[in-house]
Amino acid sequence: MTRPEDRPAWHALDAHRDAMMDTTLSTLFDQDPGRFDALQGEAAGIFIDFSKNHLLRAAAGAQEDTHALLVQLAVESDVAAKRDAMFAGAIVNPTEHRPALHVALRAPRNADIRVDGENVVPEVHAVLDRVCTFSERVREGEWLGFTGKPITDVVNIGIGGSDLGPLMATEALAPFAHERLSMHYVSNVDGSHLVSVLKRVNPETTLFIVASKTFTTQETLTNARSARGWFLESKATDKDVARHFVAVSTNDEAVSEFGIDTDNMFGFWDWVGGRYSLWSSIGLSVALCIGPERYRQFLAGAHAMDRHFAEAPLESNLPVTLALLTVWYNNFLGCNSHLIAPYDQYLHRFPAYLQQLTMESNGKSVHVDGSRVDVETGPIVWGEPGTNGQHAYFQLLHQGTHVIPTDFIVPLESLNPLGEHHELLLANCFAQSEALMRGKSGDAVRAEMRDAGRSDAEIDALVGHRSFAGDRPSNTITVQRMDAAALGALIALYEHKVFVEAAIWDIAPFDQWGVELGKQLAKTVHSELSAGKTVSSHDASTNGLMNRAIKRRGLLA
Ligand code: G6Q
Repeated sequence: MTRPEDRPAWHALDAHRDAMMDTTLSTLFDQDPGRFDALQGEAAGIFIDFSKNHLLRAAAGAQEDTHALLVQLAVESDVAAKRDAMFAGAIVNPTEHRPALHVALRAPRNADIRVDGENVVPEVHAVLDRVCTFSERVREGEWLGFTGKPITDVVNIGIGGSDLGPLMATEALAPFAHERLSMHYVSNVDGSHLVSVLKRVNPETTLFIVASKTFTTQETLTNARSARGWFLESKATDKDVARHFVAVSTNDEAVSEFGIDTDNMFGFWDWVGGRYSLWSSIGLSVALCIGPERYRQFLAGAHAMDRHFAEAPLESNLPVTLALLTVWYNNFLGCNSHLIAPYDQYLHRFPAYLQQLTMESNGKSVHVDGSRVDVETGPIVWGEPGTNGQHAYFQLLHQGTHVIPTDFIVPLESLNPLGEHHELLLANCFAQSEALMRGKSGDAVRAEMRDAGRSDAEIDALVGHRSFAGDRPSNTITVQRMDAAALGALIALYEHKVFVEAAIWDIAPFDQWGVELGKQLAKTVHSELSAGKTVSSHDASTNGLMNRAIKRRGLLA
């Protein structure tokens, strides 16, 4: 195995970074009128302006072309072969001995994608058809609750990949939601989450979706049991559970053990990773919310991005470009944090979704062969919708000591046109990326203050505080409207970006042993907390905390 830092392109980028350190983004724009046209791309309805990044252009007179050097790194890292292996159903999740075939979930009916020699697409479409038929029945008011009333509320009980994706997508596509159906998501084992939802719904008209790939996740099963208990406290009886509880899982046995008829179960497969499962029947709540037709458009949008990723040359491949920029900042320019700033209120859960996608996939410290990684891997991803962020954490972006590459995401048209709201939203988005890039020099501050009649002493005292270094990079991603197809393409763009980063770092993006650890640890502590005895088997801090909780909760036997 060649370690990433031993690749010739890595060395070339190291040297290139040293040579370009003094070039600012403003200078690059001032010297190169063709920069915006050259450093942009469009595919599957997604347009990306990546010109406000620290990239030198050979075509604009630079000795070396940063993007070309980065593409060379992708070539040397076998990105294309690794991508093709993923699409072909190879074992790209080696520690769990599985393919990762979320692309098969959004492939058209006539596609042929094989796992162990068998085309999985017909089975994928059979489940998708069931999801669509069921959704239609609920939406049309044909699927009735135990007292004969149509369903009005859907509660998805799941966590992590079985929650964040559907929750994010139903929020993002809220303008297309069915009028009668209210969607609710319960994930936290904190009883307050479930209780607060149950206070708002009626057992006669509520459908629960228990969404769990493994159907063994403690939080989800605990919430599902309590929801069933609440349901049975009404006039409902055991036989009514079938009309009000459906399951989404790969584990038939555990589903029937829980008491859900497997006729009311929507399956998927172990080659679908949790954080990639939105496209499987885990998306049932999304289909219920926006309807089968739009749900299929959502899948088609993702498929369009899949085709672009699979077919476009590396140098004009959008997921590859975004990944290379992250590698550039993360590994060469010392920026280990990445901000996602959607200028779209409906995308308010998108940063949280991408946080899981990125940090669970690429939060790794060993290479695929198990040897220790010596370069930085996945960055810290975070975010909140703009413009709200501008009134809060953007201060650090403008004047803090950390440089944080940012993805601005904005639809050009609003789904809720209202006066000049959308122009103002766009103006804020574009103005922020410009200000981050341009900054404001001390001279400009001095001139401004002098014009305002401020004294020299005042100016000297304030000039440092009121100056902005600028030179802060960003991408701006636009779509025409954030409809189902655009959202599908946007999510797929980031999924593939994360995959390319992992290919370059030579890490395994499709496992999550750290998350598995959390699932195991809580089990032991839980059994000790409920045993009613003083605990002494842990470190002093953990013993102390547990004993305090046992005592203060009156659990000592
Ligand atoms: C995703 C993760 C994790 C998982 C949850 C829920 O990639 O593995 O977030 O989705 O732990 O797991 P279940 O769906 O099995 O309940």
